[in-house]
Amino acid sequence: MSHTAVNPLDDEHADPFAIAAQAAEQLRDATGVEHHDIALTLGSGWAKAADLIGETTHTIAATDIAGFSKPALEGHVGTLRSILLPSGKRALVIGARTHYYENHGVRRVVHSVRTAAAAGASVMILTNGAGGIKDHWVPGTPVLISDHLNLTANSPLEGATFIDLTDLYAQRLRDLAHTVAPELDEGVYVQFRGPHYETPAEVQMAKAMGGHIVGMSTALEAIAARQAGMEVLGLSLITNLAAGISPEPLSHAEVIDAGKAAEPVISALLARIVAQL
Ligand code: 8IG
Repeated sequence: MSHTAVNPLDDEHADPFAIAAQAAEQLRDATGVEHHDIALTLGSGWAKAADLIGETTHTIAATDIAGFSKPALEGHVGTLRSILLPSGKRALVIGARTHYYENHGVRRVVHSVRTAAAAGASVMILTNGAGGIKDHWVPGTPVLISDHLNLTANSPLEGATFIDLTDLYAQRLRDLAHTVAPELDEGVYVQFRGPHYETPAEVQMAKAMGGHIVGMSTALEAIAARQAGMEVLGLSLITNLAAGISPEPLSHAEVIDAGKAAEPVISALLARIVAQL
């Protein structure tokens, strides 16, 4: 048990990849599972998918694993789960996301992705709850992420690390998702820093830049996943129309309610996609 007050990632001289390797080793020790094939980060609205994709054999408090922090938000589960899929493959489900807006630095934001890669995962599924810019996306609509605009002005890459982000949200995985759910719409995800929602003017900016979905996660994690050589699948649950797209103001409570209402449907959808991997 390591409920240490300091997170090793906060030491700027520490190597974040060494800490991810250590975290993966602790996962192996705790589960006896040598290798995970895929990893999923389940954002708001998606948590139930963990119960549908396979048999959970181990549930670990994220805070027992090096580099992970306590979840900042109620409704975000601070666990890591090892799940045996019907195919025999292993999924690592990350229910503990550190958001960029928590101000703990990008290393902590992408640590779960790096840990998943160190645990062997070659596919990273990133899910989130988000605002929709297309007005036909009613709350509860799942959307495939086709690309992103990273408006955090930050990167998980340090130093002169030049990584190609063409096809970051792998066409292969989007095609596969479409074989399961041909009706799935696609959109460009815009990561804002948050935690405030956008002003209507900022939503119009995002739209003019080519964005369709606004949120506060995922883009930085996707970059780290690509750096680690993983294929990325991104899915947003539209829980609200982005500010100014609907005349209604945004409410966190309504966002949570829309997520809860959509959860069984989108979780089943995600489980069907995972079954195809
Ligand atoms: I749920 O409208 C959810 N998360 N930035 N904007 C941003 N993040 C969100 C939104 C939204 N809805």
